[in-house]
Amino acid sequence: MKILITGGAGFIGTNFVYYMLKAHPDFDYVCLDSLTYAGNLKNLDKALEHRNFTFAKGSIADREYIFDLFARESFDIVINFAAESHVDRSIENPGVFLETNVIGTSVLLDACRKYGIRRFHQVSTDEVYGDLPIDRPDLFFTEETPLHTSSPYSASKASADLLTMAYSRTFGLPVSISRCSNNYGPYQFPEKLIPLMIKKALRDEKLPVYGNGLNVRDWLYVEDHCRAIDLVVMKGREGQVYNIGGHNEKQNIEVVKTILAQLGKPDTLIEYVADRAGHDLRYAIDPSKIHGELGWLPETEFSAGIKSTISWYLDNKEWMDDISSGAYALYNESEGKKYV
Ligand code: NAD
Ligand code: TDX
Repeated sequence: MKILITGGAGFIGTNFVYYMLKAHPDFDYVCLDSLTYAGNLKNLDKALEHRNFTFAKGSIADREYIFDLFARESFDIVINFAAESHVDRSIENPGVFLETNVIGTSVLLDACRKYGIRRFHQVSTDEVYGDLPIDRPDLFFTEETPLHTSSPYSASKASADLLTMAYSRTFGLPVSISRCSNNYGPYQFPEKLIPLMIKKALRDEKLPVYGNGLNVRDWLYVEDHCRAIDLVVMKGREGQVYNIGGHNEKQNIEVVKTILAQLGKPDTLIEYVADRAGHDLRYAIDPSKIHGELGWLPETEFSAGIKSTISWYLDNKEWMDDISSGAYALYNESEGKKYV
């Protein structure tokens, strides 16, 4: 079994690579990543020690490159994590989100059609459903919730989902889609809420909380997400969407205060700043489909997950410092050349 993992040098992709090397040590893996600012080749150092793991540097939106790769490798399964993933960046510069998230996904789908695969899996997000009101805790996103996007990021992810389903219906391509809630854990780029707040708290810098801090996110430990994707790809039904989430809703301010308390830092570091444009109020997943069909349930409680996440960042200060200094980008540039 040969698996292509795109975006494997990013946060969830890196965790997924290590999860799969352990869960399925007999498979062969190719990780493709263009090493944007969010990719970190050093994350994959230990994976590259495995004989059944190789890296390829290239963009999913580069049709010629992707078709050559597929012609050479004969993949059985393609799992697409590669994306521009940060909402704030999509507000600043939507174009690159369309290029990677929409065009890139369409290139992968075309390559899958041409060369044949057993499964194309699109890693999507709960943000494609838009948001839920804060004062209706009885409402959740199900797989039937209409797509109703707020940001250029979520619009680009929804477009990729629509293309994926269109290739299933029109061309009979064996696809699946998973839509997960907010992830946290090791290797998350310090632009996202949790690692950004850890980084700033450790430096006694102000922690910028958007708006009133009462927006709600449904947090899932990244390893639980990885296990869910593995299940959907191996055992989930073709042409289906599976929501992934663990009923772990928290207001942003609650998360920020938890981080401060665990690091022994004062709440006075919190600074309320201007709200994000179009800021989604609340995300909350109904995971009954994946639970009922595949038996998936989250294993890591938030209280344990946030502790081990904070410990990881404390134990891996060099990882964070390399990002702050830009050293990781120089490493990507020089080492990445080996894999073009
Ligand atoms: P990330 O930004 O940390 O990583 C993205 C990776 O994709 C990086 O390694 C980057 O270099 C690579 N990449 C970007 N453009 C590329 C291109 N054109 N070709 C090849 N590689 C490219 O993102 P993440 O948080 O790990 O998210 C991974 C996937 O999961 C995304 O599709 C995202 O939409 C989805 N998702 C994320 C979350 C979350 O909470 N982080 C939740 C649900 C879904
Ligand atoms: O500095 C900040 N201050 C703040 O209050 C940042 C970076 C965020 N926030 C708020 C905005 C959100 O309500 O925290 C919440 C979480 O923000 P992000 O970490 O940017 O995540 P979010 O916008 O919820 O999107 C994430 O979850 C779904 C991922 O980035 C997406 O890739 C994923 O699809």
